[in-house]
Amino acid sequence: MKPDVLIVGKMMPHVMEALEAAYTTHKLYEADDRTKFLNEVGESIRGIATSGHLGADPAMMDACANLEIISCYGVGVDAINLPHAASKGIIVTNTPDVLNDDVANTALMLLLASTRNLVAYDKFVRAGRWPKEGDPPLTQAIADEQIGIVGIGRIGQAIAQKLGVFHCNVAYHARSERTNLPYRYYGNIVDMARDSLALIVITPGGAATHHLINREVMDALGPKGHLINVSRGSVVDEDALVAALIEGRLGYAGLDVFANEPQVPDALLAMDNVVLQPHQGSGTVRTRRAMGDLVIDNLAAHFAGKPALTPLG
Ligand code: 8YV
Repeated sequence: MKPDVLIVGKMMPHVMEALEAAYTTHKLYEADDRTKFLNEVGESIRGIATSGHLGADPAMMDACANLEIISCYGVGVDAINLPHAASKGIIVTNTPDVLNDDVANTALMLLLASTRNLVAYDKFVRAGRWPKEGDPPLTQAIADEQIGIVGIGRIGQAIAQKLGVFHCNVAYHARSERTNLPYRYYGNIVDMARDSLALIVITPGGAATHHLINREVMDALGPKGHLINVSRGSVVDEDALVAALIEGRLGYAGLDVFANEPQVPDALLAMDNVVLQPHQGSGTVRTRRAMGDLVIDNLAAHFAGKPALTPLG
């Protein structure tokens, strides 16, 4: 008997193939009426395959009374109600480590694009302005500048290492100091913003970090400062960000994530001092394949009676 698995949203082809081969699959994304569908199949479901974006809410878990495991595609699990899962003894797995390098590279890419005006200068060349107007204004070096990382988990540490290669002075803010790390610690994020050329945000999303990057932090970063966000849109007060950029209180932003994806505020689209990505931090073929493999392998280990490979907590 194949275990029954609920697939919340369509996954990459190799994940779909593996899930369909190993399990009796139930595709929530094909249902017209999700509540009715969950009422009908819920009892049979022993596993859920979902993504960091789609998550799993208490109603979904409650509808699946025999649920044992939620396997999440993505490292960020803010869309999964973890206390509810824990209260029901449901294992939750995510896809850590395999994406560290690519998300860290995205952070560095945005930092360099922002400080060197990459997108605006690309447009400048394409528009034929160079021969007419001459060289554009000089830009901002990052070597010997302090870059503050907000969140120093696995990806934060990968970013810190890469910043070292660029000869930046690395600082970080986290709830507590990590004495094993050779970087300057700030308990106060506003102080770190004031002392830094740029902040790179890579702390998990969710209620605890909602709007952690607020007007005060942006003002401390200042008119020459750069805000880079590769975590979750919810961590940054997006209205305050738009206002700070418009009013020149904050210099630049490099954003991979937004409050209401895939919607991006119109005001940001019109700005030259902003570089935007469509939530592609981990978006390389190799990394996404490895993330998909972990979704499959976590479920496979669990249903083979072994411990899940990358459980939370
Ligand atoms: C994924 C991410 O795009 O891992 C994460 O938390 O944000 C990205 O790597 C996303 O989770 C897929 O839904």
